[in-house]
Amino acid sequence: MRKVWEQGDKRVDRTSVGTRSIFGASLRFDLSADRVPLLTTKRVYWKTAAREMLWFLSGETNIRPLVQQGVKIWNEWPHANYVKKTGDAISLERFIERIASDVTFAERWGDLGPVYGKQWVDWSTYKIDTDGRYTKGPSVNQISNVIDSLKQDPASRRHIIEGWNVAEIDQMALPPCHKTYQFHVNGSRLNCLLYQRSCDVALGLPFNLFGAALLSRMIAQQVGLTPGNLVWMGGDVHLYLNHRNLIEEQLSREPAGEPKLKIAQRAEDIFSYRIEDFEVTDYAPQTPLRAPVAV
Ligand code: UFP
Repeated sequence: MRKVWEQGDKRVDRTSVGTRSIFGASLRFDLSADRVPLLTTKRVYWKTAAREMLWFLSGETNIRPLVQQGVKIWNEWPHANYVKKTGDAISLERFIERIASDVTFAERWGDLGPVYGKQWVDWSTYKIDTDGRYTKGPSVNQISNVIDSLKQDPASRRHIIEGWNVAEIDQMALPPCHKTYQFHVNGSRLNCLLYQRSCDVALGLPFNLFGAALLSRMIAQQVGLTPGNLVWMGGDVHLYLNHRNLIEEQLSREPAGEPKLKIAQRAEDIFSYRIEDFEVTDYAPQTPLRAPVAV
């Protein structure tokens, strides 16, 4: 955060909020002995990140199940889309109330398009017939495939979960930021590398790191490996100029403690974990810091 804030170039970005940004950065974390990358200089609502991760794994792309669990992180995008398409200047709160209470409305306006969940577990494929016509092929469950390949061919360099479906990017509310996960087996340890093309260091990164660690831990548990390293690589790594108060406060704080992530039991399969299965201990963060998300 300090590096981006002090050395980043000022850039005008898509949201027109303005950022300071560096291009290309990496972080490395040891996930052994239940260690988890969780900021202590502000409270990170890790359960929100965990609920989001379970939502991805469920293949869902509609915000309704998140709204019903009180998870608000995706609300701004469908709201902005609704206001833009209908001209109805309804408040965000009222919009979300309708998503929660009205199934038909949620189906029409709560979907984010083919974002992470769709690509991870239900990537569409097509076949071209002899007469040149396209027909739908079987969809690909990348999560199941990675679980299988880790078990059957641990030395493989092809354990990849990819969110960047070029053909469907224009239908997504937001093209994937944490777009590629690669797994790597070293002896009995499972390493994970996340490539994130675009990173909001103040609001996105704390969630993305916890999410990647959780995904890696669940997969390790499923395939009978112990957690190894988490390597994070960022493309455009930025801080929004309107996050100044949060950034300056956070940079004035000292990190303290070493939080642990425990998974109470091995779920039947990777798709059957529940939020109750996860517990974070030794976590005594400083107070939460808030800032507006750039949509
Ligand atoms: N962003 C993240 N992590 C996420 C996510 C979004 O940092 O998991 F979904 C931020 C990065 C960027 C914005 O600030 O959201 C996406 O904008 P763009 O598509 O223009 O890169």
